[in-house]
Amino acid sequence: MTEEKKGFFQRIFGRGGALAEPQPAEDEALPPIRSFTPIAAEEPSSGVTTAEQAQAELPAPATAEPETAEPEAAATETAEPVDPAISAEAAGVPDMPAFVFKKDRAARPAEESPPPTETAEEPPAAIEPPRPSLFARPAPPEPAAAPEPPRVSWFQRLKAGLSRSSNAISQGIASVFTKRKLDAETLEEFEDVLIQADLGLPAATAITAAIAKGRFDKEIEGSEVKAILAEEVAKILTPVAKPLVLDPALKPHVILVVGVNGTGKTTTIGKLSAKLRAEGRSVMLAAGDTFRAAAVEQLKIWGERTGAKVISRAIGADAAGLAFDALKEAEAAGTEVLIIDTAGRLQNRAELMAELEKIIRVIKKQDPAAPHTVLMTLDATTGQNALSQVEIFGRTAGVTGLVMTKLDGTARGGILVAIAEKYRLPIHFIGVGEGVDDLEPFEAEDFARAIAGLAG
Ligand SMILES: Nc1nc2c(ncn2[C@@H]2O[C@H](COP(=O)(O)OP(=O)(O)OP(=O)(O)O)[C@@H](O)[C@H]2O)c(=O)[nH]1
Ligand SMILES: [Mg+2]
Repeated sequence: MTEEKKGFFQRIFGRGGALAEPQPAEDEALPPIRSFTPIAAEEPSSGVTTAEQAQAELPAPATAEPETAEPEAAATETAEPVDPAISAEAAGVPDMPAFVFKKDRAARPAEESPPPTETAEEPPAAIEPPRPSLFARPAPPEPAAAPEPPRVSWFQRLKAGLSRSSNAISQGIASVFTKRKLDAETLEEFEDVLIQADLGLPAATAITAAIAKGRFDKEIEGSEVKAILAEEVAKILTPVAKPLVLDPALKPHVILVVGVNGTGKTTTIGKLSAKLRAEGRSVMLAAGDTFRAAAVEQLKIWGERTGAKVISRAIGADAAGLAFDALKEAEAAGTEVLIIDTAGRLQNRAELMAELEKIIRVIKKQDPAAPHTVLMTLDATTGQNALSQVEIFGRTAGVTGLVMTKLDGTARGGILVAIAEKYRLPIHFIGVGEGVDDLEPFEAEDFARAIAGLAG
């Protein structure tokens, strides 16, 4: 390796793999929400007092509980009345089985299937309606059913989103390998191509080593390089491509959603809520971005749209207190899933990261095991900065899983390979659009083929 190249690697990865220089985010101002009109700040409510008391006094779990949630019901901001057509409660949905969000397209596992109705005495209400596996990609239609299966169009969108990375890689393959025998120089050049595409040094090294194996001093076809690339990327991604698993014993299972400004937290919450509500789960959303009226309004719209109750407070209220109150309310209501939105924050803003720690601390006062899931959203167009985001949010907020959003745009998807290789955090979903259905389970093989520029 040349000195120049070593320097390049060190600039990117620093010593021991840590980022040498966390890149300051470009814009520290909160970005505007394009699709939502800001609303006037809400009237402060008595619920605010409760929230502030809760966080100020931080009661010990067993002794000094703050005021119960009931009196605040009036003060608690909620979404518009839930459409009974999509209300699980209204539909009389019985007790939920484990909601393991399988990625496979098969029917739910046997233990989750509706109980067989062999006895005539079995009241109809006890028969659980069939619930297709959630958070899974829609099953491909029967061959005869439709000429244009949704799976293909989904893959095409992923492929289009990854085209910036895959085109760069394809061009690199063409220029490095065409009419040349495989030697140290070609391998080094291809390693550079992969690094430029954000895959990171360890992955690039593993891929070039796999290409070199048994092929030294021979010519190699571009298609063969792509196949090896896809295989190696899939090897890195497969262990982290994990479905989001929620524990039905928890009421609620608390999901805290964190990430840098504009990475898609609120939109992802809306999409998740839609998936859960479609299964008949009860969902509560907490508008933990208390800085901006537009952010609260945005979540309320998602709540209204998906039939989930939204807990909010006046603008400027303490986010930790809100989270505390929301958890109490969800517990009291027996809600299955509470999803807490948070304000976007740059990972290098210590005071904002401290606020996130406080939110988690206060949640734990109410339930030491919560939040049970800490989802971090990553904007796929970000590139190298995503590494430091995962590093710092991971450390501060105990991130348990990732969602990569905006993979439908001009994504720099290679970074996901570097993140998977370095942090090994589960990747649950990818966002492939702004619509309610544009959240797909993360599939390692598909992603690997798309980034290598292969057909689905
Ligand atoms: N194309 C595309 N746009 C997305 C996706 N996810 C979110 N967006 C858009 O990205 C923008 C920011 O999304 P938000 O959900 O508001 O992001 P956020 O992280 O909540 O933002 P802050 O609360 O300001 O930190 C919005 O315009 C979304 O519609 C996605 O998967 N694909
Ligand atoms: Mg938001």
